[in-house]
Amino acid sequence: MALDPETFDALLSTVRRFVAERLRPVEERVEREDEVPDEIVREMREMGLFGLSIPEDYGGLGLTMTEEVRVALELGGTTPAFRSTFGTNVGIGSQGLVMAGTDAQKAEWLPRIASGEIVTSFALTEPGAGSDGASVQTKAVRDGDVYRLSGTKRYITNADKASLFTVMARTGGEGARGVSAFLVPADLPGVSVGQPESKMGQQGAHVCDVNFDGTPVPAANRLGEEGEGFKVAMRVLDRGRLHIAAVCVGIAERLIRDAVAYAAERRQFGKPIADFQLIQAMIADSKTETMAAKALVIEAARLKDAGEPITMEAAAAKYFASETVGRVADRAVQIYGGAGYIADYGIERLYRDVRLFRIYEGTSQIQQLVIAREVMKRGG
Ligand code: COS
Repeated sequence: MALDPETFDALLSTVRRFVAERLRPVEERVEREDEVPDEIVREMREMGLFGLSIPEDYGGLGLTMTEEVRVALELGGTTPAFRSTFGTNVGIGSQGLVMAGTDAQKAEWLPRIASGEIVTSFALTEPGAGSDGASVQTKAVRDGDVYRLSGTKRYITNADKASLFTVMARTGGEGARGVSAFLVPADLPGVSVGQPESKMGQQGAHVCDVNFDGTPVPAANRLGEEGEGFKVAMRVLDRGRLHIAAVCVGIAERLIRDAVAYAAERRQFGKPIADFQLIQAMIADSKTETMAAKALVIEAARLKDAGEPITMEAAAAKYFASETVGRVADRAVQIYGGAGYIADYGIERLYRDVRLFRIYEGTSQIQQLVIAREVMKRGG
């Protein structure tokens, strides 16, 4: 259910102010310390950011997809690690439960996810299963009232802070139909989390291995029926991809604002470089592509709220918006020139940060594949 317009506008302006006044000033600190400060996380909880997408009945804000992407556009105004802090609770870490959970499962977990009391993670990827999501080897073997879970998950966002994992594991034969989804509390025996990986960008957002060594997962923690886990994961990713696309657009808008301000101030050949048409061409291309990406995001969100399938639309939005923000970041470095390559200006940091968007929640090549399949399925 949508919030009333006044309440939603108040939320948007609170988020905008939070980004400008609280998050932007600590971007460099987060980069240096590879950690989002505790006081910021506390404020995020108080603002309800961990529960943006969780239904109101379970203590969340219950935003529509259109509302959620508008919030994500604002959050794109700063380092993406801030959004990642609550991103798994809002998206891939909670939506399997929202979509496929029983009332009892929802009542047990969603209120704490919405409040940010606990952090959740989504565990699909493995050392041998990335783009080929249906090839997961982690096994869940039924043993009375439990499933014994064994295997390794890789690059799991927020794993070091998570109290609950949504884990895709094999309960049946080869392929997608042999995969089931489980809610796995991090404090069960046999669960261990590796050290955060050292990454190219997005410092402050951690990814780790998660190992399961005979972990006894109560059968009551299975999400949906046996063999439905892959479909749950795909539906979660459809939605997640749209949210990521909105973040990409928000960051592209930030980069354009920064580049335009710099071009107005930086003087060469006796005038601001903004007066030069070759600089203007880069600004025009960045703006046009960002406007197009935004239109894709808003239209896909509208369709989702209307109950339409969005597999293709979300893939197209994620594909185009993530590629766009890559080009916009590259042009921003170019407009800043030497300063764009120097850490103090923050542009090279965003350039590194945005590289991930073309990879996670499905590479650009996987989005192309999904788009082509859907187009052909729909007969053009
Ligand atoms: N929504 C609902 N169901 C879906 C779906 C979707 N978006 N996509 C696929 N399915 C269903 C299919 O309909 C099929 O069901 P049936 O068995 O009843 O026919 C089943 O899931 C298997 O689908 P498919 O045959 O298309 O599976 P593939 O192994 O060919 O894989 C891709 C499809 C490549 C699209 C999938 O593996 C994928 O998205 N990979 C990328 C994974 C990813 O994003 N990883 C990032 C890490 S997670 S942060």
